[in-house]
Amino acid sequence: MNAQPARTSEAPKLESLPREQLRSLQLAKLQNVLKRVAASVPFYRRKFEAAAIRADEIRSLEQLRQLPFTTKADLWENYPFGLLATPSEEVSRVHASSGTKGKLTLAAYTRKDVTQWGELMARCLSAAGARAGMRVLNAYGYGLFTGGLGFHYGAEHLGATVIPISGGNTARQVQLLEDLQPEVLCCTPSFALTIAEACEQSGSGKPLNLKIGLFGAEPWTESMRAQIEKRLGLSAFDTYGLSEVGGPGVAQECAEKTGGLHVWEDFFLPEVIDPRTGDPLPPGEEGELVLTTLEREAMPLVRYRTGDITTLDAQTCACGRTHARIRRIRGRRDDMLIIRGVNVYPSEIESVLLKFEEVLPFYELHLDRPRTLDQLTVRVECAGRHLDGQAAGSELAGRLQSAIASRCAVRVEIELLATGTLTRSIGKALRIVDKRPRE
Ligand code: DLL
Repeated sequence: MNAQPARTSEAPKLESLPREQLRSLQLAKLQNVLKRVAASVPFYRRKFEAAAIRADEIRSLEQLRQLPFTTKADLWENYPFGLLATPSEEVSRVHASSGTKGKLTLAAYTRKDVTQWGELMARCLSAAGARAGMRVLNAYGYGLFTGGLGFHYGAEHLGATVIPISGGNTARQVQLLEDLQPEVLCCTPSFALTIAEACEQSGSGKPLNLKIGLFGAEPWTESMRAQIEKRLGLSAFDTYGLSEVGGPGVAQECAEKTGGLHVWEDFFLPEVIDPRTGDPLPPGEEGELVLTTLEREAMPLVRYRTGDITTLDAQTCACGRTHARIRRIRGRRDDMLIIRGVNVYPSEIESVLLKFEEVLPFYELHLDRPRTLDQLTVRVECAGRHLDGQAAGSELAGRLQSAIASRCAVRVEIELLATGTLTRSIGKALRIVDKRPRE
């Protein structure tokens, strides 16, 4: 049974569609997508044949589990245009994300895909409280990365004023925040902290007018949210997406903030699976997020394995939206560290570190293998006075070490750094430095 909304819905109609109606809409769209890819994408035709599935045999959403997954490796093998479901002349845009191994993961859009993306992004901005007429400083990178243009279209579609500053150039960000007084800031959470620090250091004394921030594109924690909100004086919202399915605009936190991010289910069919067995997991159980695109024309994806770890909850939210929520992403499956047999995500270490007021939200995780076992060193900045004298520093390091040990069950080394030692993030933060010898 779904919980009743706690108060009158302010959510637009499509976002608060009763779940049964939403599910029938999803089924109709799914059937359409499957027919389209089976007819026009040889990759899917072969996959369906190999799994002995006919697209027109799928008559319920429960049958989704019979369909094969699509993986990042499939995208790479069919790079650049092997998964197109439309003639290439109908592709009006490509975007890409550069993975860790330097390989590009490409996404293609028709004109309609781009327009719908703008509509979805407007939904995200609006769910976070942005309105027509507000000024939006868009500090996500413009270019192949989907963040910049995605939020740009969304803000335009909403009727807001876009300030397309892109990522980087922190001093200019501060200047525009002070001079143009935007209400909304869009950037990665780590860049938001870089901007916050620069604002504090600018010494101009000019107040900011920020009310709302939409932060995503990398994992972050509740402790990080608290820091950003305090330092920039805004309400911070989590926003999620990935280039492969079109960029940001997949899931968005609403004003309730507590229950996770609404996946726009009329556009994406979410599942959470056990990453080892591939079996779907029940609501509330943590696993890998899998998405099927329901509207994309140029490059529809069936059961795409995102690699992102979360849980799914289909209870109606107090905001009135019926679209299921994913919990804040814990991290990517590939980013999970295995330290002497113990699994730990960087975000878990972050949430411990930022509970200490002596510690600044700037850190790196160094992995090394001095002898036979992996060693993790947490290099973290702290306010200057905590480094004064060995004793205070080592006492703080000891407390950090035991807090991490009790939360994550791993023993780490701690290196306390003076303020300003680490390179500041201007986009997605690089948290892990892997110095282990290559095998
Ligand atoms: O990061 C799209 C985006 C832009 C999302 C702006 C939000 C805001 P990619 O470069 O393809 O696309 O990276 C996608 O980033 O699979 C996650 O691992 C991670 N990610 C994205 N949003 C979040 C988030 C964009 N809110 C990959 N929390 C995804 C945690 C996130 N991780």
